[in-house]
Amino acid sequence: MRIKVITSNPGKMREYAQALEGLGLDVFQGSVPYDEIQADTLEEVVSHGMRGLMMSEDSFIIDDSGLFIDHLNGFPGVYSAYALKTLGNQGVLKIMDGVSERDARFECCIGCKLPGKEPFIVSASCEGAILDAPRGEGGFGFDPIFSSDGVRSFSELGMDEKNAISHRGQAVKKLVQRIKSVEDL
Ligand code: ITT
Repeated sequence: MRIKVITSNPGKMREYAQALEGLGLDVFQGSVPYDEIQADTLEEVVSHGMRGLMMSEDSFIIDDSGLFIDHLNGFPGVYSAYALKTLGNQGVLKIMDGVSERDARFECCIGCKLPGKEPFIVSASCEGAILDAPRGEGGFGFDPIFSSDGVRSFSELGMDEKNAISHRGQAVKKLVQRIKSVEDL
């Protein structure tokens, strides 16, 4: 089965392609603009986006993700894309300078619509911490400043290793299970 992942983020796209390789789900990147509302949860953003997209698309995947920092009451969370653009990783590190409570988590919410089927949403999270300084060259977005084991940043993991533990990797596993329950892959 071939399905379009509607995203402007090539980093996400690479992770979908890798996580789904060999599972019978062939993904390609689509760039259909859709309305990303400002809401309190990733699920609300995704379900609103899906409602709009379903008017013109009969099959697609969308992904809304975010970094939630405990010390900042979950900020940047649903504002992650804006925070990355305006503050960047250095800005986040500056806000966290000298802060000992560094727990954080990534969350990923995937919306999926298959031809002739009801749309559904799956979500997953990955607990970790904000590092003191950026580390590594790989990955994208906040990967250089986030670590799930307290040692290596997500940027220092290979994509395989990141997908095995990350918010997106876990959410994609749930996605595949759900798709398999309604389609032969
Ligand atoms: P879309 O077109 O798919 O919406 P986007 O980059 O705007 O792409 P989001 O709205 O989901 O994505 O914004 C989430 C922000 O968090 C964005 O800046 C990402 O780069 C970042 N992010 C999401 N997943 C990440 C991950 O696995 N590692 C590091 N940063 C991530």
